[in-house]
Amino acid sequence: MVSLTFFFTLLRYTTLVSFVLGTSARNSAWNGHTTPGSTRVAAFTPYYVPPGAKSYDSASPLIHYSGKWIDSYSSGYAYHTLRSTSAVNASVSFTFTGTGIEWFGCTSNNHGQASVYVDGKLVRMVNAWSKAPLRQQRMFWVFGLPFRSHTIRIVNNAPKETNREIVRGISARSRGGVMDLDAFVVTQAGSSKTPRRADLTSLQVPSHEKWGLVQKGSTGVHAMQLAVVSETHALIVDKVEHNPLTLDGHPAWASLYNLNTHAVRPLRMLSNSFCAGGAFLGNGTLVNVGGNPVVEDRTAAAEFGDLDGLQSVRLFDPCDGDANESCSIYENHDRIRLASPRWYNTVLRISDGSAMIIGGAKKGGWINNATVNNPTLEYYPPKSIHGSDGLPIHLPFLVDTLNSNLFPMAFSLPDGNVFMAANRDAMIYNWRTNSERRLPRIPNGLRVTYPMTGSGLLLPLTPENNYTPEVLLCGGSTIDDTRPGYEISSQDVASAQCARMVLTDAGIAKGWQVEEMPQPRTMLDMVMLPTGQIVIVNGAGSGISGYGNVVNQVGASNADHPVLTPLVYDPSAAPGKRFSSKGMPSSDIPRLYHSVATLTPKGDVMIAGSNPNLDRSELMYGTEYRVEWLSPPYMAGQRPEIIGSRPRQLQFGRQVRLEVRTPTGLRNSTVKAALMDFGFVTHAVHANSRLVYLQAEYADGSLIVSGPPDGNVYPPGPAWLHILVDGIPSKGIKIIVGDGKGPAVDHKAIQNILQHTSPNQTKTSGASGEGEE
Ligand SMILES: *[C@@H]1O[C@H](CO)[C@@H](O)[C@H](O)[C@H]1NC(C)=O
Ligand SMILES: *[C@@H]1O[C@H](CO)[C@@H](O)[C@H](O)[C@H]1NC(C)=O
Ligand SMILES: *[C@@H]1O[C@H](CO)[C@@H](O)[C@H](O)[C@H]1NC(C)=O
Ligand SMILES: *[C@@H]1O[C@H](CO)[C@@H](O)[C@H](O)[C@H]1NC(C)=O
Ligand SMILES: *[C@@H]1O[C@H](CO)[C@@H](O)[C@H](O)[C@H]1NC(C)=O
Ligand SMILES: CC(=O)N[C@H]1CO[C@H](CO)[C@@H](O)[C@@H]1O
Repeated sequence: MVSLTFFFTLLRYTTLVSFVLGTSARNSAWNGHTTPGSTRVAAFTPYYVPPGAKSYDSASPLIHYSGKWIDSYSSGYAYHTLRSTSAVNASVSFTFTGTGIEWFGCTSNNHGQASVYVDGKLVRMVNAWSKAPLRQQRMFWVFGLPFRSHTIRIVNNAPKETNREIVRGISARSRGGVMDLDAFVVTQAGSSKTPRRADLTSLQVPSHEKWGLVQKGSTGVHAMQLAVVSETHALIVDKVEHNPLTLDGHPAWASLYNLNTHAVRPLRMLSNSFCAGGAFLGNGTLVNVGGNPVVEDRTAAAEFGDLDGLQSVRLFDPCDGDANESCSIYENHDRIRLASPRWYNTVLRISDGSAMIIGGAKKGGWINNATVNNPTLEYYPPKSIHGSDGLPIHLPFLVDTLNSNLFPMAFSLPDGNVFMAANRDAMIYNWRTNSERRLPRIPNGLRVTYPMTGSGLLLPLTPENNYTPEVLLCGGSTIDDTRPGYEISSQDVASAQCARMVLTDAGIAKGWQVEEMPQPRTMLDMVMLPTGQIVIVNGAGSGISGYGNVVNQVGASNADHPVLTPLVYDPSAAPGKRFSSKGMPSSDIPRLYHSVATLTPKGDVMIAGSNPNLDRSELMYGTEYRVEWLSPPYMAGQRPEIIGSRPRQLQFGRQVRLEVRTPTGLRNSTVKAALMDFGFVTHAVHANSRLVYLQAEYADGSLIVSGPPDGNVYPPGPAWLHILVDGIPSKGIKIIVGDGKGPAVDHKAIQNILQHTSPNQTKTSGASGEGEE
């Protein structure tokens, strides 16, 4: 109960000192600890001051109150003090210099609603009602403000007995209309080194000749993993950490991002998804598998309420259209789990529409080694294949490629086999016969997989050359992967090499064709456009992936010299003429370890993430939530448009009819159809990324598009279909390739896995409150 006595207390102003990470904290980071230095069970609260940010207690003289407020004292409050009011229109106002602000306070069934104003503008109504009382909750946050002085004002607007809110279907009544302030946290992200671009509206606008780059939106949870799931939404998956977006009284680690409105909604995920891989199955369901444990001994991290994610299979059914409330992540470790623990595994949809789950380590660490290596693959749904009965199948390639072989690169080839690259090597795996065909070693000692991270793509497959596969691998590092971290520097220059090879007998005999990017890059993201060009963004000019392992770390980053200018690679141009950054805007946001980029159905490139940190940090290189949008020149002009009724399915070898409107008409134009998988992106691996050109003919005023010949050329599952008229692509429409039924389910293999494995997941007593963010 809140007393109406109104009194001042001795005002106190404190700044929380940032944590300095010790070695043990660094090691434990890889095993799921997220609260540095924490070794014992503590009641978890979302209150967290990222290194580099500043906290201001409710009793700070810099914070001004109007109306009746009272002070309360408890060790359960930040700095042991809390200031609260139940007076209507009582307000608190605070002027700060930074790029963001977070308000921490309590929630209970006595709490009501408040209006939050930033720089005089109403930005949010916050409902502080919750069934169970919770302390040190993040009530409101905004990031990405221009770096200067701002004022936040919060007004209590819930009179007693009138605040009705529907919470989980229950009409609840606030009994007290209370609002409080425990602390403000002022964030500075984006203010260091280079000035931020001033304002969203004054950014570079795409023109006919030029590429455009705008910064807009915030991912709410750090974007470690990214996949476009529908025309309107992208799925973002992070590790368990102190993200600003909260759910059930704790930070969220997955979210749904609206590509049109930039709204973001937290998604409930049970297990620690650090660092999982993902793929869509033939029936359109996305699987996200693997991760990291909570920890053996309990820490505050456990109080996030997360479960061990090493053997997790998380299922997500995309909801199409703007309705987003119905999409959620399904996880039930008693029923559905991997046959073995995997951290840093790659997931690939193969020619039967199932997911091949490749490699990874049995537990988190910095670099793979023989002790923790999981040199196997398994399938989801599991298969009784090669005598495995659903259990892992040994893959000698993943033993021979130690140590730098996590997040192997893999592409499903048009003969149904699978190309894999790991460390300095490559091979073709025939999954039907369980046999490996080793390929020539990648030239010049280049290592292309974690932590010497390069990127790779399967080049566009075309009917004209009978879908002949060619792969392209770019960037990475030549650092000896047997060296300990203390002999590696963040300043060691990355590689500028790209190598491509045609995967036919003749092409393999000819070997890797080497070329050089204009600058070295590691942790780059390669994004295929419908035009067949490849956009290269993100990454560093020196160092390696990860954090807290090498000498000369920048903050905690193992890498430095962020590369800020995107690059275009045209695979069909003559050698020497393939790279260009002409007309390309530069970013001012470093995107190093844990950055992502993907094509969107509109045709622009969504760029997000960067977090070479144990937990959210504001020190260079801080945790990045801002999103950027890179628009190819075709976005600015008139584009062809798919109109009328849209086919939902594209069967193998069958045709669909499309109505296409173009600025000039189709009759005299070159028309192409591009069938694309935008992939599941994490750690520079664009798993499943694919572009297959289809036969398209103009007849009777519409366009007849022929489906791919079979599931080898395009593994059955979701795709984006773009029409290109004279090289200008339309927006993509979502289409299911194949019958949409999904891979065969082998109940015997599933039962065998359940019998031979344990869920291995520690249930925790994490704080679980009521109510959505
Ligand atoms: C609170 O402020 C609003 C807007 O200024 C005003 O309309 C309302 O009468 C005030 N209520 C009380 C109880 O002071
Ligand atoms: C989800 O839908 C609601 C209601 O239409 C909307 O207000 C919100 O912005 C949507 N969120 C996302 C992430 O699309
Ligand atoms: C797709 O297949 C997977 C694996 O069998 C299954 O778990 C999932 O529920 C299916 N999705 C739909 C929409 O049927
Ligand atoms: C192998 O990696 C694990 C995880 O990082 C580490 O704990 C272990 O010490 C390593 N073993 C060797 C022999 O380097
Ligand atoms: C299209 O081609 C036809 C037949 O070749 C020709 O008569 C016509 O002028 C062309 N139209 C345009 C707009 O180029
Ligand atoms: C921490 C833990 O429970 N580990 C167990 C995971 O499951 C395997 C196989 O059942 C056990 O051997 C581990 O002890």
